[in-house]
Amino acid sequence: MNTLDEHVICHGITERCTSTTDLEFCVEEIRTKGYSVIPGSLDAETIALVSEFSDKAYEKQCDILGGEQNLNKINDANIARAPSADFDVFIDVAMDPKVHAVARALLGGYFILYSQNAIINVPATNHYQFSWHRDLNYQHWTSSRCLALSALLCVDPFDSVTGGTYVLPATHKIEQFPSDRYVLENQLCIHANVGDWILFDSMLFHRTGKNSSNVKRRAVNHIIVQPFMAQQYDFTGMLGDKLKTEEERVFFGRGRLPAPSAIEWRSSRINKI
Ligand SMILES: O=C(O)CCC(=O)C(=O)O
Repeated sequence: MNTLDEHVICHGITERCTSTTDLEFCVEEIRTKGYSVIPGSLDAETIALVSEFSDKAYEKQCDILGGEQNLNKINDANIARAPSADFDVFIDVAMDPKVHAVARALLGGYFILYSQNAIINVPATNHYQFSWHRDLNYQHWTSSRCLALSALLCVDPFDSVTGGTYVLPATHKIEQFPSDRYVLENQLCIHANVGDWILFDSMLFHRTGKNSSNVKRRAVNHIIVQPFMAQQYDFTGMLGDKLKTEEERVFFGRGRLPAPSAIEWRSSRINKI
């Protein structure tokens, strides 16, 4: 192999990233191209439960809402929303320390869960997530720092047959959605193993790939945000006593809420002195 392919030689550069650990490298990838894949902390037994309970949570939610046909009407079929409200194992999934380490590096010390959804990609079946989107929907601006991290747990293999996740690299830095030609020439399918996390800046344009296999391809997506953003669901209200540790209560918690009054806002600051 050519020495230039094996060594990084540069000139005219006085500033550069110096990632030495896996965590720093993951953060560098997310900041630069918008995504990274890391191995998770969950064992095969836990992943098997997540797989089974993703389907059960979805079936339960279909029953409560009057059948799958009602979810089809709102383009929301084959998604189990907030499955942690139905099965505790999804609390453990959301607390994976490897994901929290990346969130801490990107978002700072205080971050919360905006949403958690299990995506069930059924063979030969359309899914609303097949269409390109940002996880912070309708937003067309960029920010110099990451405001939200999406963490997608691969419950089944992610490859070109089962669908993978398609991304448009670095589009978290571009306000508009690109032209059709740009999309078709630059889209890229992320492959990953069972138990891996696909981590991406929530502003990166992405979509679920079509599943051409004959088995379901499941994933659990988490959108982790700065605490000033309002959550999609009130996890504290839904989970209540199921949140056992302070760390869980903060992460699933409501973030920064408004003070009940200006007097109370001031009083709380005075009382801290
Ligand atoms: O299922 C996937 O590959 C991606 C999921 C997705 O697009 C989402 O949850 O926003």
